[in-house]
Amino acid sequence: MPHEPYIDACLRLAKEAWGQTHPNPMVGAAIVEDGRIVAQGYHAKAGEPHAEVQTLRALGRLPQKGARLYVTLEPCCTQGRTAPCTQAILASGIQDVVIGCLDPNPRHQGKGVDLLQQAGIRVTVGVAQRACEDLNLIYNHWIVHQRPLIAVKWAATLDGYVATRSGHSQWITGPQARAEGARWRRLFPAIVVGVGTLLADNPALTARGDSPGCDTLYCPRRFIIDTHLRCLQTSKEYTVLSDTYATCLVTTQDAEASRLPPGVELWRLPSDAQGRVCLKSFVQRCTQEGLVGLLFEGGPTLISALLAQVGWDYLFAYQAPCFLGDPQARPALSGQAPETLGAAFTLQDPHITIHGMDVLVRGQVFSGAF
Ligand code: AOF
Ligand code: ZN
Repeated sequence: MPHEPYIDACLRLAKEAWGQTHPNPMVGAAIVEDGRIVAQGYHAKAGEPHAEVQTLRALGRLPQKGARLYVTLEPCCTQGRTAPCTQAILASGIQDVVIGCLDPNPRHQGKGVDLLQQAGIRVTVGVAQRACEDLNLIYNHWIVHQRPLIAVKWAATLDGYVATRSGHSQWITGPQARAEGARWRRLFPAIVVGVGTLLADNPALTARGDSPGCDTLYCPRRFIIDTHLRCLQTSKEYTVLSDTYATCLVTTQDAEASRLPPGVELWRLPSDAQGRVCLKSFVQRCTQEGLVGLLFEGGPTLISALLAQVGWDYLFAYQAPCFLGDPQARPALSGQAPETLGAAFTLQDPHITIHGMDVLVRGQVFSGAF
C-alpha cells in the first residue's frame, strides 16, 4: 500500500483543529499495523499534546512489531510547552516513521529526523509534501519570521474590478466561493478591513461553520482601519460595532473619539506621511499581541497602501466569470507602476481551485522588483 492515503488521512485529522492551534501548527498522525489504521490523533491546541503523543495514547498499548507511524509534520525533538515527540516515539519502540514535511521551526528542522535515524528508525520524508506544507501556511511564516503572515483577499471580475463605478460589489462571486472565503476566515486569528469597506458594505466579518450540519458562528478578531474614525460620525448602525464579538478600531493619535460603542477596543497608532494610520505600526502592534496571521479583506485603498508601505506575503484572489469594461470601475489594486512584466508581482507555485463558477488563485507573493 502506498504512503499517500495514510498521510491524506492524517491531513484530514489535522484539519479537525482548523484555525485552533495558533501559534502551533496543525498536525495529524496515525499508527498503521498490517495496512490498517489502529490509532489516530491530532494536535488540538497549543499547550496540549502533540499529534504523535495523542496517537500513541489512543493506541493504549505498545505498537506491534512492524507498525508504522504516519505524521504530517516532522516530530519535534526539544522540550517546549510539551515534551519532545521523538522521546515518545523512541519509548514506543516503533521502527518506521513516515513524515509529510520537515518542520520549518529552526529548533526542529531536520533535527527530529536525524535523531530518529540515529536511533536506527527507518524514516521517510516528503509524502504529500506540498499539501502538508500548505496546511500550515500561517505557522510556517510566523515560526521563521516572527511576524504575522500578511494575507490579502479580493473577489474581482475577469478584468480585475472589485466594484462598479457606483460602488456596487455584492456579490461578485457565487455562494460556493463565498463559503470557501469563510473557511479561510476561520484559519486566520484576525481580519482587517478599511473603513470604506465598512461604510459601503456593513460586513459582519464572521464565518459560518463549513462542515455539514455545523452552523456555529465563528468570529476572529476584527480590525477596522479608520484614520478619522468616520464610522463613529454617522447615525447608521454597523454590525461589527454593535454585535457581541470583539472589534478593534485602529486610528491615529489625534482622531476624535467622543462616543465609542461599548465593548469596542481602540488602538491609537502613529500616522504615516499622508496622515493615515501607519500600517507598519499596525503590523508591529499585531506582532506584539501574538497575532500570527492577518487577513486583509479590502478595500482597494487599504490593500494598495499595505502593498506600498509593508508588502504582502500571501494573496487569495477570487475571480468571477464576468467583466465590466469600465475604466471608471474600482480596480482591485492601484498605485504600482511596473514598466515590464519582469517587474510584476507573482504568486509562487499557486494553488488554483474552482468553487462553483469562480476560481481561487492563492499563493505566496513575490515582487519582481526585489
Ligand atoms: C509535532 N507535533 O502536533 C506539533 C508540533 O510548545 P510545544 O511543546 O507545543 O511545541 C511547539 C513546537 O512543536 C512547534 O513550534 C512545532 O515546532 C512543534 N509542533 N510538533 O511534532 C505536533 N504541534
Ligand atoms: Zn511534538
